Amino acid sequence: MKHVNPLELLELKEAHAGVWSGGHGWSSETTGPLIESINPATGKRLAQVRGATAADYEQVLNAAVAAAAAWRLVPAPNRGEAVRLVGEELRAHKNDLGSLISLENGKIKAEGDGEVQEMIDIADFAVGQSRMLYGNTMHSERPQHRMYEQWHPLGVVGVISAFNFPVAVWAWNAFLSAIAGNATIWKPSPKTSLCALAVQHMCNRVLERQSLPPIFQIFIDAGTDLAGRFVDDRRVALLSFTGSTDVGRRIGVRVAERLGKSLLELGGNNALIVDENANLELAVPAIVFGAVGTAGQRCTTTRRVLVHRSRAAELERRLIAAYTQVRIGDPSDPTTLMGPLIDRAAVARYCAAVAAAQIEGGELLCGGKELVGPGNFVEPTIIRASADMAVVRRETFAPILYLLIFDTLDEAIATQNSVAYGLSSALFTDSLQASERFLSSQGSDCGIANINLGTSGAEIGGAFGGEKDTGGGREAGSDSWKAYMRRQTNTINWSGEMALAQGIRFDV
Ligand code: UN1
Repeated sequence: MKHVNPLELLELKEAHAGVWSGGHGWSSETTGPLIESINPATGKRLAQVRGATAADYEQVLNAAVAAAAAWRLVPAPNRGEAVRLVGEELRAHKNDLGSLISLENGKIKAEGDGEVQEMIDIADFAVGQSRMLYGNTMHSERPQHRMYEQWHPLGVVGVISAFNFPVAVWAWNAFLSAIAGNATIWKPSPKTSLCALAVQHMCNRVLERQSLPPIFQIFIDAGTDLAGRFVDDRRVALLSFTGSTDVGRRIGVRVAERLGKSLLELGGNNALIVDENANLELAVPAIVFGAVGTAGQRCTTTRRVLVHRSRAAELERRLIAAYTQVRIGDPSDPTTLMGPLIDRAAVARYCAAVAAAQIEGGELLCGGKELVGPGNFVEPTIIRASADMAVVRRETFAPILYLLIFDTLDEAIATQNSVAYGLSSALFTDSLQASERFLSSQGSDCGIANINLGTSGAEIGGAFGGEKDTGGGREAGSDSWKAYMRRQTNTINWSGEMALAQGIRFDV
């Protein structure tokens, strides 16, 4: 088979500029710090990227402000057409971009392709939404007055995305932001900068071909203070951040300090409950995919399985059998089910969590070891644990699954909700009562609550995000588009009289 290099196909160079602005195109600055893009399966360097300088940053911000001013004049359905064309470009390059994601992030090729599919799906969604930026009309208390609301663009939207979904999360934000009439500035994770730069090339091709304003701009920051400047920048009307709760909390505070808007999609410690009458044919594959997929590096990863005492032994046996069949290795090999962790620090955190769980009394049922050799490979791990163990209550971004036993559904729901996070949750049951209880106001406190479906692999049609330490933000489907717009209420008096508020009369 002919060897294809996704780097070449996606126009990436060995030493690539990490900044593209509408004013200057790809930056020609030579003083920005160099960032290494590392293949996590081999530890070898893929390419180098030149990080942004302060001058680059100003270029990007100024160009984005100008692009936003031009773009808001374009009718929303035409904005949708531009996103449709970007979606077509993604369709044409799905295979190459999927391979690049697999190469740079380490997720298996099927998941790399799946991530591009999520981008295509949100593009299609945004195209439809561009014709449905609906506001309400309200009845005024005053005679012969008309009151309605409309949605206007915000201006410049900032998107800070994480390594684990290097391109899809940007697309959820950027495509809705685009149809809303905004310019979007992307600060991707420096760990997956090539994926982001490849997407920028695709957007550039489409926008240049159509002579459209440069509504998508990018800067890659190599740990300078530019990310901080971005967060504090009053020109950025909305700052969308996906990543850890610790960083998200700091960003939320800083954006709030300037009374800006933030959209936070942070950590999860997602539980999947297996009720006494659950169908294990459904539950087992959902748990394995949820815990092992993306090597446990999804915010929606299944981290805790809460199993009814009567089903614990059976579930444990079946999970261990499934785990021993998980092929770990080269993420580009179609038979591989689990690739590497992103870097050495992630491996160290995995090892520390496995050790901490055992010190706290957890019992290792399978896995638990780092694999020697090149790359950041670890074994998928199951630990029999109890709900109050400190390590069980934390989010460790690794394929570690804690098995906890419960006696009543109320106890399971309380345990599930007892952690700080509130992202995704699932109940496997054939009982209508149990299902309805779980979905009721007394049930799951998470942004996502599923029945007979796992915690991971959320579709873009729903409003993605969660409560508590997950940050409260919502991205992608449902009415998430409203986060990228500002609402204005308009009242028009066509009566010829001045009716003051609250029935007050001023005889002047
Ligand atoms: C994330 O991990 O940041 O639910 C997003 C899922 C994906 C989104 C995950 N569709 O697995």
